Amino acid sequence: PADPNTTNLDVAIVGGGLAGLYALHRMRGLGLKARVYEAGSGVGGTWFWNRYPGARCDIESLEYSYSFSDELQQDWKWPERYATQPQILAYINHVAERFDLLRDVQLNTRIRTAGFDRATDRWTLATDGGEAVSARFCIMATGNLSTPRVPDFKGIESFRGPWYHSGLWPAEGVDFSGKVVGVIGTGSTGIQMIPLIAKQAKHLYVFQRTANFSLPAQNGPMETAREAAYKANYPERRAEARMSGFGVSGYPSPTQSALAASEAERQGKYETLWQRGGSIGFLSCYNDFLVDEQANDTAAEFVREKIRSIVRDPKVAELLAPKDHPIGTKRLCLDTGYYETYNRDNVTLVDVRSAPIQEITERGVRTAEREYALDAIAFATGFDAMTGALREIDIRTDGGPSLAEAWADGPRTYLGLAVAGYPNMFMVTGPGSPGVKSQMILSIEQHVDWIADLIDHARGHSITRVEADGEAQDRWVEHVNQVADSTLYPVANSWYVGANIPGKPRVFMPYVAGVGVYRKKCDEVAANGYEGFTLSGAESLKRT
Ligand code: NA7
Repeated sequence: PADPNTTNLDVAIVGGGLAGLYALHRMRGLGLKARVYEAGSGVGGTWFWNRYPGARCDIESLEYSYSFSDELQQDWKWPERYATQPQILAYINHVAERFDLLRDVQLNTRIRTAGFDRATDRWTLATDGGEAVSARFCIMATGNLSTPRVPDFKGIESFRGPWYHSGLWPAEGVDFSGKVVGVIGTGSTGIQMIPLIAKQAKHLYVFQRTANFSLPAQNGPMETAREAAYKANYPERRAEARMSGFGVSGYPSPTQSALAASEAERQGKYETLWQRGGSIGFLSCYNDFLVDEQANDTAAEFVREKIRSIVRDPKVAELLAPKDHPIGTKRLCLDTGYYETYNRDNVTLVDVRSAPIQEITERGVRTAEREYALDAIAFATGFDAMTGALREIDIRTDGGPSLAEAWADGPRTYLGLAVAGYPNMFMVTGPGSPGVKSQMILSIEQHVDWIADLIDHARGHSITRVEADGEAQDRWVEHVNQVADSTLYPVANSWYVGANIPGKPRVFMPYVAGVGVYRKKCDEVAANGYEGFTLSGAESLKRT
């Protein structure tokens, strides 16, 4: 008999961000009983938590939005070329209301454990509130950058002032007026917050360990002509994006080599791209940009020269000019006035590569060189990316090893969608998928649509268990690595390889063959009767 204290579902969805909400919408469309469990007090995931000053998407708004409803994409008006965090959160809340999603979203609820039982082919999830949830399928829409990490600095508890992590920023905001502030970290997040904090603070110390390449966003109010052109052809735009490299329309795969072009040609191209703004133009300007170090360096040097021309103090400019990794192999940052910020009298760049942070003291930050007295610290030190959120849930099959244990040497997935040994569980934009190397919402839609088709197929064929084969998984992992190794990506110490988390196994996690290639592969797998999966029917349950 059914336990009255257990919620019974067809599909449990963990996470109420862009992926979880779309998954709920699709599952409902199939007539399935689905429910979203979300740790936050609101929906939005990344865009709910990352409320730090300057938080903004680095993909243009007209691309970074759902495509599943033409009415939605026609109606919605994005105010700026690149949307801010509050604008994106407002959009997500609008979508949640418009499609009546909230009645099946349980907020303030964290999933602690998930156990699959092969006797019943069902998952049982336990919430932090002590609730039990039973579901045939489980969709992990837990996000890639949802586990914030402050490095394990000695003495952090002794600091007398307030400190904040970008990914857990107070909803009410922080006023740094009149304060001496330290920002630790110069990835995308630091690069976005630094110019704004500099304008407010009495003095800002930026603690930089590794310089990153940043390009001007050239943000501004939405151009009405551009918006109209998009809206006149939205379905065509989206179709193009779906078969592209990065999931963004308007950037056909490059056919020309940077090394085959003349110096003048290259400089002209880079200058045009710099003026136009955005990162995808650079990433798709030449076919050897991300493959050949010499080709890559032509663009890297162009950007370094730009930095030298913007930053007045040549020593500071040299520290800001990245030399340790090829451009584009870490997330290529977009900024508004980042390098210019170092020309302000109230901003000091502290090189913590040559003199590392040794401890946080009562008064501030002590590096190997000296102590910096601070009133407040903002950590822009990143996330336990891609695997962190999944590893925090105790996920097991029949009491066997946890997913975290199975992934001790790095994540292994089939298509970035499923894991051998953990049936009926799907990930959205998991490691081994192109998710984080693409326009995320497009990848989310592709993953969720594919999962929805599989669940629908299972239901139509009385299949109660869907499990990735170990061999298919091994082949996929090898393929993902081969593709990565044919590029320059793995050489950079980025969160793509877990380099920002001490002790994390170094595995290049994203699939970088492009979203179009990946989509074709997924479609092929489905067309071949879900090749690489074992589908088994209810007969296997007869014994229960
Ligand atoms: P990132 O890109 O992981 O950047 C983290 C930054 O914090 C990076 O500059 C790190 O330097 C720095 N960091 C981390 N630990 C330390 C210590 N111990 N000392 C000094 N500096 C440190 O995170 P973001 O939040 O900026 O961006 C994440 C993604 O969100 C972004 O790529 C977009 O996709 C959206 P390091 O480079 O490791 O030397």
